[in-house]
Amino acid sequence: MVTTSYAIALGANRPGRDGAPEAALAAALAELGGTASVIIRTAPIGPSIRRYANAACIITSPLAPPALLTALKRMERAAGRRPGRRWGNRPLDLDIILWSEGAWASPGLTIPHPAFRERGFVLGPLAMIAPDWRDPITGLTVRQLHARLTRRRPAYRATASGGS
Ligand code: A4P
Ligand code: MG
Repeated sequence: MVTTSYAIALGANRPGRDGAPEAALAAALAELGGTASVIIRTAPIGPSIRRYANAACIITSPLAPPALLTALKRMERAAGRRPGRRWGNRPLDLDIILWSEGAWASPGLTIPHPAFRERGFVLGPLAMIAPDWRDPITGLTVRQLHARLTRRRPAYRATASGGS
């Protein structure tokens, strides 16, 4: 049996079985095991007006990606999530971000997660626990992806001195 590693992103923005979003994330991190980031509060991206709790963890698992996704979906349902609107309010969201074996694509499952490079609420927690993990698509590390996302462009660039 081959054991592989996965980076999982966790999010929640409404109460569920475990109470507040932070409690749902703490319970899920305990169930998943592995190495966990801290839980952070983040401003919503998209239609939600509720703030989110977000975290990430690295787990090892003998499961192939589709079987792991099934297990994660079961955990989401047990936490009180009901299938509904994409990006709807949820008591628990578990996304597979990266896999130690590289990329995966099958109906309903794409790894790396297609949107993770643009998501500060994923890259921030992930950079705490796996800064050197390399995205197989861009070749950039999690640290580099996070820096690229959070880098502020100066409002204006000072021109080189020396002219008059
Ligand atoms: N799917 C395909 N690839 C994957 C993957 N790598 N991991 C499919 C998990 N699922 C994957 O996903 C919908 C379907 O995508 C799944 O049934 C699976 O077959 P979902 O996680 O159930 O739905 P979703 O979360 O609404 O969509 P998505 O695209 O995962 O959105 P995100 O990126 O999770 O965004 N703002 C803050 N601050 N914090 C958040 O956590 N989350 C969202 C949702 C928006 N804004 C947010 C946050
Ligand atoms: Mg999701």
